[in-house]
Amino acid sequence: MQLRHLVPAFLAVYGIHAAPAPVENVENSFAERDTAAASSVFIPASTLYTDILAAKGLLNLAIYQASNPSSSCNLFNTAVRREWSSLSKQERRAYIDAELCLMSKPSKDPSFAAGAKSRYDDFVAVHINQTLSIHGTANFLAWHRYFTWAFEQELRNECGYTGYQPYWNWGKYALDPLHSPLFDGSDYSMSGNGVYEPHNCTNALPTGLNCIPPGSGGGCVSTGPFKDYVVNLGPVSPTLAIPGIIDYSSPDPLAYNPRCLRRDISSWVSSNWTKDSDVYDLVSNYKDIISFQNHMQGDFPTGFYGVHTGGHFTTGGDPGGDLFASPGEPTFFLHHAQIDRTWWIWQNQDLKNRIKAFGGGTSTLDPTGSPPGKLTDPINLGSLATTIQNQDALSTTGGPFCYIYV
Ligand SMILES: *[C@@H]1O[C@H](CO)[C@@H](O)[C@H](O)[C@H]1NC(C)=O
Ligand SMILES: *[C@@H]1O[C@H](CO)[C@@H](O)[C@H](O)[C@H]1NC(C)=O
Ligand SMILES: *[C@@H]1O[C@H](CO)[C@@H](O)[C@H](O)[C@H]1NC(C)=O
Ligand SMILES: [Cu+2]
Repeated sequence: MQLRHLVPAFLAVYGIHAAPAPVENVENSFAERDTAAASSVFIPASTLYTDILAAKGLLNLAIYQASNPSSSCNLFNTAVRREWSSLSKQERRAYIDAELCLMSKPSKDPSFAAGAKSRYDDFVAVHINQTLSIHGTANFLAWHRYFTWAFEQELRNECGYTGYQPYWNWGKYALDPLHSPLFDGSDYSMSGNGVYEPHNCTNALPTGLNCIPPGSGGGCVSTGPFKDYVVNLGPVSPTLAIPGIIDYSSPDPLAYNPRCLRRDISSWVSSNWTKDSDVYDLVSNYKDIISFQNHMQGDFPTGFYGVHTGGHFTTGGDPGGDLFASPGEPTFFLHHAQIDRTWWIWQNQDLKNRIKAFGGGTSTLDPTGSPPGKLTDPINLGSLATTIQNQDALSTTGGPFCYIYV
C-alpha cells in the first residue's frame, strides 16, 4: 500500500469541532495595499495583534527567567530569530546562499535514502520517513522545533552562515504574497511563482472541502535564487493537479526522482487562512495544548485549514503541497520557524502552565486512538542531530536550544 492512500483515512478521523470565524483584521487595510501598488514598494501588512502578544510574552519570559535562573541560556546571551522582511538584502542573501550551499553538499547518510543526493535532501528524507508519526500527534510541535533547529545548525556549521533561522510572519504577506519580499522573484527573495501551466484546483484537504482554485502558476519556478534547484525526493502524496504530478507517487518514497521545483502561489489560501487575525485567534482562544495544536494544524472535516496547512498551501505545488516531501520546498523552514514562533508566543502567555504542556497521540492516521505520546519519547533525526526526548524540546531557552524571536 502506498503511503499516499493512507492520508485520506487520517484526514477522515483527524480534526476537532468547528472553528469560530476569524475576526477581520482592520490593520490589513486596503490603503496599505494601494500605497504599495502605487509606489511599487511592497509594504507588509500590520501584524499588530500578534506583535502585542509576542511582546507581552517576551516580558513574561524575562520575568520567568528572573525567578527560575537555572538555565545557562538567558535573554542576554540568546540567539535571536528575525522576520524575513526585517532582514537587510544582504542578510536575506546570506540565508539563501546557505540553503543553496546545503543543496550542493553531498548527503551524509546515502544508505538511508537512495534518492538523497544532497545534505539538504537528508532533511527531506528524514521527514518523509517519519511523516505518519509527527503530524497530528503529541510530538508535532517538539519534533518540528528540533528539526528546524537542526537545519539552522547545519546552515551555520556546514555552510558558514552567521545568522539565525529567519521566520515568515504569514500575516505580513497574506493579502499579496506574490509581490512580497519572500516571493517577488528577485535575487533577494525565495524565488517567485511557477510559470503558468494549466491545472485543476488543488485538493489540499482530501476530505474534499475547499478545493483551492488554480492560481497563475503550477509550472516550474523560473525566477530568483532557486530557479535551478533540483527536487530529488518524492512526490509521495502529491496534490498539484497536473497529469504526471497528481498521478505519480513513487512506490519507494525515498527513491531518486529529479525534477523542477513547482509552485502555485495562492492568495486565496493566504488571505483566508494566514492573516494576522487568524494567528491572534489561535493564540488567544485555544488555551490547552491539544486544542491549540489541533486548531493550528486545521480541522479538515469542516474545511478549516489552520495556519499550518495555510502556510504550506500558500506555495502549494511540488513538493510544497506534499505532506511527506514538503521540506523539499525551500521556504519550508521559514514557515516552520513561524509555526515554532506561534507556539513560543502561546507558551509565553502563561509559562507556568504551558512550558511543560504536552499531549496527543502517536499516529497521524489515528491521532486519538493511538497510544499517547510521552515526554520521554525520542526525537530521532538520524544523521541530522543527536537524539533527544520530547521534554528537551519544550523550551526554546532550555535543552539544546538558546533562541528567541523578535
Ligand atoms: C523509516 O526508516 C527506518 C530505518 O531505515 C525503517 O526501519 C522504517 O521502516 C522507515 N519507516 C517508514 C514509514 O518508511
Ligand atoms: C482537469 O480535470 C479533468 C477532469 O478530471 C481532466 O479531464 C483534465 O485532464 C484535468 N486537466 C488538467 C490540466 O489537469
Ligand atoms: C476565501 O475563501 C472563500 C471561500 O471559502 C472564497 O469565496 C474567497 O474568494 C476567498 N477569498 C479570497 C480573497 O481569495
Ligand atoms: Cu512536517
